[in-house]
Amino acid sequence: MRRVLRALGVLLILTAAVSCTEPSGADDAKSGELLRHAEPPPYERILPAPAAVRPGGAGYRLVPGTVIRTGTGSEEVRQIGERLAEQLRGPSGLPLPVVDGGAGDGILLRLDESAAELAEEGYRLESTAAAVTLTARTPAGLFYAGQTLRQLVPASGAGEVPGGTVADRPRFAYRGAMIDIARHYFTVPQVKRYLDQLAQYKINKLHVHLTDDQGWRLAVDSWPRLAEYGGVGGVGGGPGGHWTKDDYRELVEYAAERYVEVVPEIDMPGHTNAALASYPELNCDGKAPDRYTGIKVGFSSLCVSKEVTYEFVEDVLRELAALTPGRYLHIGGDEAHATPAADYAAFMKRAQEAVAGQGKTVVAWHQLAAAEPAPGAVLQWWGHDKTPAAERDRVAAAAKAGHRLILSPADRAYLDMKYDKDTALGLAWAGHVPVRRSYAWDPGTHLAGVPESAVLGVEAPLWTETIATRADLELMAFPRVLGIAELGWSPAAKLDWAAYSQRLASHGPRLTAQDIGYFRAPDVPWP
Ligand code: TNX
Repeated sequence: MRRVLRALGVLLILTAAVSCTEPSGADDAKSGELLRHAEPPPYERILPAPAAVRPGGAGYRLVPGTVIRTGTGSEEVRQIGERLAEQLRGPSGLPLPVVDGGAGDGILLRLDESAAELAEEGYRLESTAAAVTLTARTPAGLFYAGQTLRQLVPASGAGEVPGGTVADRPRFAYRGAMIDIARHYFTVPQVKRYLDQLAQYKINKLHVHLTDDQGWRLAVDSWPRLAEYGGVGGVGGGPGGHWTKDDYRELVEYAAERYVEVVPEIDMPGHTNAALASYPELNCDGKAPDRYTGIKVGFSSLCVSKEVTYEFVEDVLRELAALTPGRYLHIGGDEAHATPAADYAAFMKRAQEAVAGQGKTVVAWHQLAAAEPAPGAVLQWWGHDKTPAAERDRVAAAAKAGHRLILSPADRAYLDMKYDKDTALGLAWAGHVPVRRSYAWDPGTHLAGVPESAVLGVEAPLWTETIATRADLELMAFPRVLGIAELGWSPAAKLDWAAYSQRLASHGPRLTAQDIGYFRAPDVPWP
């Protein structure tokens, strides 16, 4: 039986090798028909593709006596080992106790701060007949080594970690996803679930869009009506809701345990109807508008000429900064169509000063380039192929002036764009975004005049005007968010649609095993 299986394996490797030589330039419609699923060999299935893999030699068999060794001295490494054990126990059905001892066989976790060849979040994984050894310079690197190991262990049943070595490191420091909990409210447990799904693919930032016209979702002690009144409702008039400060802290802590930094966004000066409805004094005419349950954008603005507006901004950002260990505060700044340009610039100047006053770094949507980005401010590009040249030029000029960019091109990275004309959910203002289109671009060369050194990373935003449930979220995010994860992590030389689509297809059963309701996109050769 073993020999038959091995022979089959060789066959699969051969067919995979043949399929990988297929030209990746074939056009979108055709490629779905051309490729058939050919299960890649194990080290080619790792997603995001590692910087370097060298399969070979005898592998490590997981057996009932297999232990996870975390050495002594680091409580954090112990925690990583415990969490990895939890993740492997389900699929393998093995007890996998976590023990202190550093030497012996089993799965070894080694933090080696002197391993200069390993990057900040990099790691090495070696699988031999004697042991699987995970080595990293930082705990984050060890965590990622563990996530790679998960993908080398069969999706169900014990079995073997095939022999070989992975030497890996990320291309970009910022590998993000965003969830909009303002249009439709999502609870902390729902967001934790999404975060778990993402962290296993080495995404390390979770941007939470906390406020918009339709809802204010975070409690602020100094302005309590924001959440109490402004948090009620949402698109379509559902019940809405908001997070208490403890809810938010709980998410931040959960994220940190998975090496994810939370980037909170308070969108200003537009997208503020929920705040304006909660406090009449924030309106220039002193009158509070009704709460809003539609999906129009660009109609609301804070009152730029009133001093109370800045008291509000400073109070909110101070309380948010106190809750947020991460370095970034996102202040929105998009689609402020109801704010005249000069007012916009004046407002963004003070809002950026308020962020700096809290010792944080500004992130804003790329419209900030039309005003004056503060030194060190990060811009998030959400343009698309038809964005006017003048707007692109402003963003390129900001990059030239030293601002780093997060790339979220709407016609590639927006998870709320429909896959195709038959997608029931989603919007289509940036066109349809099939899986191939969302993957087939290179963040290092995507924007003219923006060199790779100016790119901090990538992010896949999920706007929720049309997305109300966990099932909606999973259908739109998966599998496209995995492609964005690969663009954020893998070296440019590894980006190739033919290989990626086979790799992604092999993750179908893993997604199913985790009960992730992904879209079985027609351009992917699912098994
Ligand atoms: C544009 S992207 C927006 C959001 C919408 C989204 C819908 C951006 C910075 N603003 O307010 O939700 O389109 O796709």
